[in-house]
Amino acid sequence: MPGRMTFYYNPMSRAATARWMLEEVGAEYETVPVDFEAGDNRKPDFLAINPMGKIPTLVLDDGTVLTETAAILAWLADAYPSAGLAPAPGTPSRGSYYRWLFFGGSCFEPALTETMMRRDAAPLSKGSVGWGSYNDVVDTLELAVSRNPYLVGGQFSAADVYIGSQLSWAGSFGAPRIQDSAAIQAYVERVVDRDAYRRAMRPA
Ligand SMILES: N[C@@H](CCC(=O)N[C@@H](CS)C(=O)NCC(=O)O)C(=O)O
Repeated sequence: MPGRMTFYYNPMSRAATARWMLEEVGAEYETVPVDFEAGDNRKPDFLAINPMGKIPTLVLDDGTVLTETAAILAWLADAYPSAGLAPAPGTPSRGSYYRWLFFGGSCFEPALTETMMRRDAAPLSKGSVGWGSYNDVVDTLELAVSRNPYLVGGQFSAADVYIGSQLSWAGSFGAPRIQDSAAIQAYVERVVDRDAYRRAMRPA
């Protein structure tokens, strides 16, 4: 079992998703608050840890630095197998699990960014960008969460922590279609109804 980790955190950020996962697995970690307004994440000490100046950043007990929310979630799921948040390696379910973890980072995130931050711009070419289009991404997620209670094999996994969190944030920011979709809203309510989520939402 991993030793005490150091977790760089701000509640209004993707680090909230990593905190949810840290709570899911019962990890031992010290929280270091990152104040964006004070520029903590652009200070040399922090840039020496993560040159991207971004959180979540998780430093393991041997000094290994983990960044990228999906990677942190995937690592934690494997490092704490008793939490049961990742299907066994090599199984078809593990493939689906990877699918949704990667889909979150490589499709949903950029599609959402394009839609929310370039509202007046023409959509980028569907055939060229990896996420196709925002509507295709939302259609795909909506279908996935309508078919089964959870994304992978009918069982809650780290993929639900990631996609559930992204959908929850997207809805709260008023991203198109998210709050209007009964299936997506039911899924979000289902996945956040967990003690670990409630602990993660408390002030650090
Ligand atoms: N690809 C990273 C993105 C991390 C990210 O963009 N974090 C934002 C907060 S949500 C951040 O640290 N922004 C501060 C900045 O760039 O100045 C991930 O998936 O974790």
